[in-house]
Amino acid sequence: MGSLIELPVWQDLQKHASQVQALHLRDLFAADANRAQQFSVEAEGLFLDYSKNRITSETVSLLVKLAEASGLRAAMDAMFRGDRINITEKRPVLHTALRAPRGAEVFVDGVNVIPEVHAVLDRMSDFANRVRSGEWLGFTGKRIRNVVNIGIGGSDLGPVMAYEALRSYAQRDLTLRFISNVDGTDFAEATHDLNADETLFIVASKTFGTLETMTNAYSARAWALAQLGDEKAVACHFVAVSTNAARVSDFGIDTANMFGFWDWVGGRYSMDSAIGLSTMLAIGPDNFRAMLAGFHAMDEHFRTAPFHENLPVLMALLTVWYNNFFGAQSVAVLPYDQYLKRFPAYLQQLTMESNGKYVTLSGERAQWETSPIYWGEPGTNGQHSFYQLIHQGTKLIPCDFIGFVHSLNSHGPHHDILIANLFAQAEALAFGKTADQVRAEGNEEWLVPHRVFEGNRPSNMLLADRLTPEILGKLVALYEHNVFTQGVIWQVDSFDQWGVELGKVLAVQIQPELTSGADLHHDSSTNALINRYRRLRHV
Ligand code: G6Q
Repeated sequence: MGSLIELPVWQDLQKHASQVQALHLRDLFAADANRAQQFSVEAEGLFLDYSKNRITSETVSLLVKLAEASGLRAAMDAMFRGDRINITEKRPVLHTALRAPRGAEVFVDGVNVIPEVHAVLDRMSDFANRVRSGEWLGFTGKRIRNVVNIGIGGSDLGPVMAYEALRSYAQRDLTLRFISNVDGTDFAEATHDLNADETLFIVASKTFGTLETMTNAYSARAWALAQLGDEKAVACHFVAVSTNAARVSDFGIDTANMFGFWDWVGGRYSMDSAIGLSTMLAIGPDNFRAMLAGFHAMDEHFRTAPFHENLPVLMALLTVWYNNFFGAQSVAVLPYDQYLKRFPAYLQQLTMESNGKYVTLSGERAQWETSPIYWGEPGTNGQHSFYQLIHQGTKLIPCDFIGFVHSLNSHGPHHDILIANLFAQAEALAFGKTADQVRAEGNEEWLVPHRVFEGNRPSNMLLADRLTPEILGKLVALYEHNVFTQGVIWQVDSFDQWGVELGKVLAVQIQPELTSGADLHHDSSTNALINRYRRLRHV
């Protein structure tokens, strides 16, 4: 693949962008009564209205050409086929195999992995049914009332997000908690009101060597044994999700109670592997499988739909459009559904750990911008906080709005109020309010500039019928493939994360220095901070 910015279509896009930057959404809508229909797509129960973007039909056709010129089709085929597209770790990238139906075939080193995937799912289902029904008993013979997932990063963010998103489907007499931070506060607050004899810990760690997770897992073990008083209790109160059987067994967990996955599943793409065990315990195997079916449906859509009707491809191309041709630095994800409150946090990892890279696949420095910053909060809360900047700030912030036609909790007028706000925000961002309109409202002249909304601020609107496990699967897969498409265009390895290593290594070096008097050989700032901590930690 040649340099992205030397592609003829990139240069065409640059010229085209300078023309489109001069256009206002007000005029684009006024000129074409059919605009909303023209720039809307519906697939797999997700409706995307992308008409409030600063685009014309030429923009879409140029962006689709960019996807083609970037080799997206070949890259997709390579991913689904199991090629080692994670080149720096020499691994296939097969999260799509985790949700493929039983009869499918996906080969890694000549072995069809689908039977193994379903064997693990079946074991998870059996285990989940036993815990949920009360058949699985704790060491003292009590049923399990609390499930605590210990994991971090990809072994936490997906499970937390899915649990929050699907709470409405959860078995309500089972309490789910999540411990991720090495800060002891996380452990203390998650366990302070629990009894060990009714608590099951899931130690979720692909490597089973992650500092935070193992620190929390050993604390959990000590906490449980302090109450239960017998090493044998570990077998009833701890299960593991990992690819590393030897370490699981060293910890004292019977590998019969270990649920495996594979090195071709990246951490941030693992919520539908055994890492989703906590999700399955909460919502039950049938709902979990419905979620997987949703993922798979979106995989198929991504794999087969033409690019101009392909939801993940269109969303990715729009992100590239603003990121690379309008200088936008971020994307706000704004779900108008309280159950999706952790969705933006989940997406932060998915997007930024995947594409936040300045080195391309060929090892050179990218001469173009890569991942924007993803952030967000649920509506309507965000409206009373940071929307000011989105409406009247100096930065361009493309927004992804997400909403559902039906609420899972319809209380009187709440849902109509929520959805009215969702639609109103997108309308206000796009069309704004002119100085003449502000004057016509009787405002004094000096106040007019403050009350003008320029508008022309782009957004996508994603609508679905209701938040079901299946729709959640589709939504997550939509963003996974959106991120993949972005990564292909920016020519980065979306599946490694070398940028998280250095800080971890330095922390291992610093930790013993905090409690010893050893000479320090850091920079003057780090030395002074360590010395200050040494001085004050016992005060
Ligand atoms: C995700 C990353 C990272 C990982 C955590 C936890 O893509 O690889 O977030 O998930 O570091 O790793 P373990 O599951 O090995 O504990």
